[in-house]
Amino acid sequence: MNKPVDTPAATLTGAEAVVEMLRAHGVEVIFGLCGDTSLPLYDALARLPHGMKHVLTRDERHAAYMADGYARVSAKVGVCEGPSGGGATYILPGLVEANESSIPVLAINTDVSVSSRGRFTLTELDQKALMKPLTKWNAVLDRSADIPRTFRAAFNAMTTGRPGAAHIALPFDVQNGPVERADVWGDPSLGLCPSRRVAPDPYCVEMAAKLLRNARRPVFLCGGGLVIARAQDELIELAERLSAPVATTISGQGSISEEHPLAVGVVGSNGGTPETRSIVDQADLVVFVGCRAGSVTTERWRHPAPGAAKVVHLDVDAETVGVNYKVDVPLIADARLALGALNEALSDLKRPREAAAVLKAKTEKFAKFNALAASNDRPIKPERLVAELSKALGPDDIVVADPGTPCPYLSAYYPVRRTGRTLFSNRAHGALGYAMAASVGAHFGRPEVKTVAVMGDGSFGMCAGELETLVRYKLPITMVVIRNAVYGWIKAGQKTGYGGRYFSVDFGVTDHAKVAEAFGVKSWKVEDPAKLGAALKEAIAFGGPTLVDVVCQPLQEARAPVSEWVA
Ligand SMILES: Cc1ncc(C[n+]2csc(CCOP(=O)(O)OP(=O)(O)O)c2C)c(N)n1
Repeated sequence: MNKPVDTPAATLTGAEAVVEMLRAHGVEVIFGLCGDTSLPLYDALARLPHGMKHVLTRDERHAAYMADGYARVSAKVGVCEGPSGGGATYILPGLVEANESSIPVLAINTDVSVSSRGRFTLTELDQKALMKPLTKWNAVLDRSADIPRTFRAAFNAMTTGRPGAAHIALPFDVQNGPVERADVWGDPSLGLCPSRRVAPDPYCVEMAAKLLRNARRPVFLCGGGLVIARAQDELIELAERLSAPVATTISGQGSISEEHPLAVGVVGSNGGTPETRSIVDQADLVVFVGCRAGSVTTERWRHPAPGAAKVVHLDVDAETVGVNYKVDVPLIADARLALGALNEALSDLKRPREAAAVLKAKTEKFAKFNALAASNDRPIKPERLVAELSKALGPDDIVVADPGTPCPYLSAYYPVRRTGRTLFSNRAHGALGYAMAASVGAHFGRPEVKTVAVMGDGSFGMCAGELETLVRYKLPITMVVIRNAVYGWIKAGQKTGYGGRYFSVDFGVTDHAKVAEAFGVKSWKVEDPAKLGAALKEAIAFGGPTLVDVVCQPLQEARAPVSEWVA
């Protein structure tokens, strides 16, 4: 895949150099959509024997979500592209989600020629200003000769320190100008994330080890940073050494198998329960790992209560540490290296396992869940759907959850049975309509496992056009639509926080199975809970795209008032 392109000339065109720079960084898949300003780039992709796959999408937002899903499960940089103007404004939502979620996604938007700037040229847009606040790093190219250096800088920015998104605007004439072949080189290790690991300050390791040794009830609270750093083995070794419970954020699921006796599950106001919260409340030391201690995870900085426990905060990004809690020991480092150093510092310690409190919390939480999951009520209860889905899927399979009912229910009750990214959601901005496209990316990232996207009908309305992409590539992805004809999560907020004064949250019923069938997706509509398990199993076993439209009860009781966590 990485062997040089056999064209003898000493110079390449800018577009050819872009293709070569992507290949030099180990890129295998590009998600995107064509446009007038992209014609030289597409021609270079058509002509050169680069070995990369181009996945043609039906809008740029979904191209970016696909790149994001691909990066989340593969630890490689996800790449998406689109044309100028609308192509840039449409790619933006996916890019900002990736950036805020610390996912390395590179977006390339082609642009009007440098020579046409400032002349009311169709689709002209200040891409530099537009993308700057939304990305970790961005550039607008003015000269073809800058292409190699710019791409090297972008890959470096995306995969070092706190990972994030990068954006490059590639004008039409820059794609046609010359680039010296000798300048076209890249370091493929920068295409993997994290590409460079930073070790912790030994003094801080010593201080943190001392706190851990003296704590009676230490608890780990792990966010997405731990999963990105692939620090699971080091975390589990340390937690077992200390017999310390491990709780996670939604993005941190996959830090530990939730079947591990010390695994608490998700905490916070979206996916947490009173039982999981109680474990955090009992702690006398909380170790945040790769976690920003934001409003959802900490239920507006109340769990843990400020001052109730000592705090060690481990993060690769110094700017996240000490923002929300007074920190007793900051550890600014790669999570794998820092947890490894703590294991070394505490190598003499092996506390007997004491997991009774975690077992009690989990037993109580799942007793409530199981009662609802056994219900034969119609419309089908979301708990029943989650239970049937976990029976139908294996531990390695991937589930992508949209906001609405899917994210809190799956993150609370779908058991993540291994380490690594097998259940994920777009937690930074939580835009509806992410899961279908992200599942396409996840499939390309890990084609050997089954991928399932679970969405509300609100989300379905925001992504249905991509069904054609799934059909065109015959992707064996299963989509599950929770049909309730309502923006249910918001309606639940109106019920719990605003006296049931429902306003503009109900929409009409759609037959999603029929819509999907019109695209060529094999579909099921399920109203009877007794038939749900079989429909899911058939859909999952089918070799192409499938959709199960589940007529579900709107969730109207299952959330805290909005003011509890966003105000
Ligand atoms: C792009 C976008 N617009 C609005 C919202 C606010 N929002 C959060 S949850 C939700 C309702 C989701 O409805 P649906 O997808 O039907 O799922 P349900 O809650 O009914 O299960 C809305 C509108 C959002 N998250 N994203």
